[in-house]
Amino acid sequence: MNKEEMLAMLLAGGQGSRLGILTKQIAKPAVMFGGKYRIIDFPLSNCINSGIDTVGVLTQYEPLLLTKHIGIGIPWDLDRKTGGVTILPPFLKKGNEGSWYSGTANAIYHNIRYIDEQNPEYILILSGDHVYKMDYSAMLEEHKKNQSDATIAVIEVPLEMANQFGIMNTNEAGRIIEFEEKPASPKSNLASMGIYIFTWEVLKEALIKDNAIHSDSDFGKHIIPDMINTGKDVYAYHFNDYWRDIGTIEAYWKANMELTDTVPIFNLYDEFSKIYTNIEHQLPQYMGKKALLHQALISEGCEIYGQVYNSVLGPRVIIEEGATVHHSIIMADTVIKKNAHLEKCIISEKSQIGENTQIGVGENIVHITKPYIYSSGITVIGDNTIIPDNITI
Ligand code: ADQ
Ligand code: ADP
Repeated sequence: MNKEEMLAMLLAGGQGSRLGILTKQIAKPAVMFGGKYRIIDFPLSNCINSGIDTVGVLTQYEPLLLTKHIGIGIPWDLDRKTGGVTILPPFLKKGNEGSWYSGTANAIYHNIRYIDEQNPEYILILSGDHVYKMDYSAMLEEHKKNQSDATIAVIEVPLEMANQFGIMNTNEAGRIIEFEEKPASPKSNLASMGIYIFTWEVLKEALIKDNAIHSDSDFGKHIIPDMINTGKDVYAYHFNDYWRDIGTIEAYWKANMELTDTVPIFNLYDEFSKIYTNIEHQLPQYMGKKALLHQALISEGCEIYGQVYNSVLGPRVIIEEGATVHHSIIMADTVIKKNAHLEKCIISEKSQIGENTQIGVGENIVHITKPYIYSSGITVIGDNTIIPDNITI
């Protein structure tokens, strides 16, 4: 790929409301994953690993943490004099024109000027919500080979999940002949991954046309179906590796637990295509005399005095003596006090679980106001929550 041949636009403004209290105060792309990472680290790292050095990040919902995490892009080698990473929040234009982004394609439409300034030949549209490793330069090669107007990355999903995705049918040449966004009765299990390469000139024209009709212009609902219906060359690019759109608490918990397998289906440890994150210099981990760890991911600065089984711990988590943690995700700066017991829990950042308290063993409850607790098979405790001593949830 030549420099600036393809620019990436990373959509990171959606709430991800199905993640409930995990996204109450932060955008889904900023949610922690695999202990030390945030979900947005995956597409950002994929960009630099694919040779893309100009990335625009579109933010909107709860952008504070996301903006702080990305900073000037140092961990992803995106701090550059030209290109690099640019955060693109919604803005008002002269005469109070402009507004919030009201759809994925509407968000890109509002940034046509930024894209034109970079003058790319192709544009890569990414979602900040997915966990996977992918070489986008291979996708671009296929886009060029097919002389496509648009190329959509696709994956086969279980048919019972197909109604959650954009679903398509292709001809033998891989050309998409039919596309339906989240159909009630899916005709195939070939799903859009929400990753698109467009020839910029073609997309620009489509954005201007569609935004004049739909104020909530969306790729899946409007742009893609319209391109197919008007005879544009839209091709599928098959991806056969690990990819997760972590849409629900169950999917989020399961994807984290999979990382603790002896041979994980998604390997964070391979030397190639590393995932980078923004983490300050940290203290070493400390394991106390009685500490016991089994199949656990432990991040920097953790102090373990109790027992941890099949769990994922973020930075600076403290597990006090006598505490036991099973099949749980514990995010940064959380303390699990003496003799507490956790089963199938997600404990968000900066929380504290009291002494002798048991979580994940009681009845199902839902508190959607403070303290944020959600329990139905998996118990979720929101950020900055203090759970008292001696209780059972
Ligand atoms: P969804 O995942 O439902 O479907 P959507 O919720 O629109 O798509 O989000 C896509 C990405 O855009 C997310 O990263 C989100 O954070 C971001 N986003 C949403 N609204 C935004 C806005 N107003 N401003 C900035 N960013 C915004 C899409 C496709 C399907 C495909 C799935 C695959 O429409 O066809 O199958 O992705 O996950
Ligand atoms: P199972 O547990 O039923 O064997 P997997 O979790 O292995 O299913 O997933 C099978 C396929 O379904 C994978 O190829 C993956 O792409 C897709 N899949 C599963 N969960 C999700 C998800 N949350 N988002 C997107 N795709 C998913």
